[in-house]
Amino acid sequence: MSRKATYITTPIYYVNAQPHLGHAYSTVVADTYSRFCRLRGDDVRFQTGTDEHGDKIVEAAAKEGVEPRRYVDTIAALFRDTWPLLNIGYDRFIRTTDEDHIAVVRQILQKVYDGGDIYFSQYSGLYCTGCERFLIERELVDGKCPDHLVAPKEITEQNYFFSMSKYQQRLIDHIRSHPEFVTPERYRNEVLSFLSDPLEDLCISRPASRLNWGIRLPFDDKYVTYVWFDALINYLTGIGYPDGPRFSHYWAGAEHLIAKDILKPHAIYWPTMLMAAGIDLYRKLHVHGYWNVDETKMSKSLGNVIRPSQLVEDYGVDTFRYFSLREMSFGLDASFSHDAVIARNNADLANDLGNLFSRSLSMIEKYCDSTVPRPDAADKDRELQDAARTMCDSYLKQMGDFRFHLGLQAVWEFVAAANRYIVHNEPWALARDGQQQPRLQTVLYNLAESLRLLALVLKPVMPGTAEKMMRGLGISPDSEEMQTLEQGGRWGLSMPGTRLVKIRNLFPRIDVKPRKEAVKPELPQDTDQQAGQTIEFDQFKAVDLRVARVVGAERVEKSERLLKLSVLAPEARTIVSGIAGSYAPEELVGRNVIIVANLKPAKLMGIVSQGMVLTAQGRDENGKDRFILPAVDQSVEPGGRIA
Ligand code: ME8
Repeated sequence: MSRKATYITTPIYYVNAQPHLGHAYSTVVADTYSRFCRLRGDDVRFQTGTDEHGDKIVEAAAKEGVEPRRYVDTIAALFRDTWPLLNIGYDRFIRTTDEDHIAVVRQILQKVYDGGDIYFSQYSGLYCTGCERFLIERELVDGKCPDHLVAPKEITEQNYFFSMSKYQQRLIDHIRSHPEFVTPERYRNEVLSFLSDPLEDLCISRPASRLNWGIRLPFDDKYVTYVWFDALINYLTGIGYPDGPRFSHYWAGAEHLIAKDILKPHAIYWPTMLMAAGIDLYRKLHVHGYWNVDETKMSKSLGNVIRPSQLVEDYGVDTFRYFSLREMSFGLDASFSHDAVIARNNADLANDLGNLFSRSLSMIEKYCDSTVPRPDAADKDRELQDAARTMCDSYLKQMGDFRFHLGLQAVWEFVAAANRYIVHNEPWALARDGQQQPRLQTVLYNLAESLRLLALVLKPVMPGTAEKMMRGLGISPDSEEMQTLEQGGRWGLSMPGTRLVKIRNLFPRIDVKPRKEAVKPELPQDTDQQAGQTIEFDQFKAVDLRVARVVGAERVEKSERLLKLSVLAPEARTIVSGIAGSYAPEELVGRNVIIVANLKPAKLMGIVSQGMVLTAQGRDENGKDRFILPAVDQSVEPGGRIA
């Protein structure tokens, strides 16, 4: 059976600015989708690139005092060098200054011209000599060009026009009969509403006497092509239009990805251009919203432009990829903040996924000599297997429909199910009980298998992390069962006997500065209370008791008594606790404990402890003293006050 061909494209970015968060988002989405489609079994091609002609670029080059050619080479290289930092694996990086592109643009112009859909006519507009372009009324401030502070001249210029209006009804019919042509639906409605008014024809040339940085019209070399008529055609050039084998293979599967700012050129100019050139329309247009920064528009003048290279340096590539896909509901605007990235990293990645991985692997290491154990064939644990199937089904649907945040939500529901599975089954208790060896093996096998499935579905989103997980599980990333969901999406493919490989933390926690707390009154010196003595209510109120979630636990070197705990309360803290004789580190991770949060920090074995864990004194089964942690329901969020 032949595989479905999918061709995903990003906008080609103007080289008048350096890559920023918005460009990075579109390109990460396209990369993730292309990897997802491969996982689904499609034959995929992925293209990105740069848009290098037109007024804007000439202006930007002039500002830098260099020739356009040198300028575009420099900035295009900046884009090209940024994408590997984000683990973007495109098949072609296209530039509108590429020779093959120039040839295809000229070919299409000629075809449309020969078909009678390009005509010569007069154009009147407000021309600013300083800007060397026509301005529209909206751009003027008090009737003047805001940059040059002069009133633009009314100019009548002869130009070439594309008969776009001729295709209006055909386009409306196509959108109506193909509900998925423009998605999400809000943008489809926006396009239909725009098309409810008569469409004007499109001016597609600029006199070369005024702008010569462009592609000459094949039928009149005194003119260059308008930048949009040039840029949109990149989608055809990149797959070898008109007669390359890739064109016939991939074009029917073309899916364009853009943000809402360029909806009109993609949903109106482009399909009508294709109609006029006698080429089938693309399959889908996916439109996303805008990233704002701390609730304000990202802009150079506000100094809040977020650079992808900085994000990777600060947080790591996979944290950024995960964050951007999880945080933005595709189609709506989203707000970027450093706190939000850190919160996602610490909660979803370091805590939920990272701990599941390290806890499971360290238990297999400890109890099964670092090899995947053989499960008991009769012992099925249906609930976990059902949760895995539900995750795969939902993931496939949501990711395929560009609802990445919901796809990831489904994955994290399974992560939570696997973490609960550890808490319910208490492998450490099974290990203590000699009778329970078969059950222990089944539980640990199921955890390894859950992690294998997670690595598989996370491949498109966090390719580096998924590979690390596979290596940790002793699976080669090239192995057959890790290539597609069809091959690897079934339960039970982990091989007993596979040796694990030691992997460091998947996601280090990122420290947040503790939020400023209201100053709490100190307990008076003379109230070091003995049991039975009374205290004032105010004294009790001064003790800040909180629920903390343990997210990391390890033995303190050279101490039999102490454990170093990393907790969220909700901010990250380190607490040293004398419970090593009563609890193994892996029993604690993921568990809620009660802490005294405003105890003066104290140094224990060289580690600063920021609080104290409360325990009850009890006895173990042999009658020996044991500290027991009071149970706090897992539904209480870290930081919940005890009152
Ligand atoms: O329009 N949030 O190029 P461009 C999200 N060359 N995405 C954003 C964004 C933001 N704040 N800012 C930019 C052009 N983007 C043309 C395209 S295609 C044939 C020609 C992303 O450099 C988003 O994908 O202005 C948007 O559509 C694109 O960058 C615009 O890039």
